[in-house]
Amino acid sequence: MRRFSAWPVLIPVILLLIAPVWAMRIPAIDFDVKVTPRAGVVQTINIQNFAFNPQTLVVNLNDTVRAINNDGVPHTVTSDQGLFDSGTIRPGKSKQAVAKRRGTYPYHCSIHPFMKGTIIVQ
Ligand SMILES: [Cu+2]
Repeated sequence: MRRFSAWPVLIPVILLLIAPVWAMRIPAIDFDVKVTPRAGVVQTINIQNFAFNPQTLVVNLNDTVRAINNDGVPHTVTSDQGLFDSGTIRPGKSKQAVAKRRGTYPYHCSIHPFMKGTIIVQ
């Protein structure tokens, strides 16, 4: 008689439990994209006079978020919750990201923490 094995049941249960944790590893706003996104609208955050404009940016899932630094000093777009980070955006430069998860994401500039903004992905 074969012994009953719990693994055929346990393995799917374990996969179901780790799936949400695995999904959280994908950045909500992904600055690591290397390719030009095929779909989605480009939405711009203009960084000027030590402020993010618009302060609240509403985008759709898979839209591209482009942060343009029009100041004379470097800035960053850094998630308050540690979910994304543009790294340093030098004066006159821009960085792009793709909105990959719905939610409300407050961010700041890591160099000038008083600079604050929010990206809403709907
Ligand atoms: Cu800054």
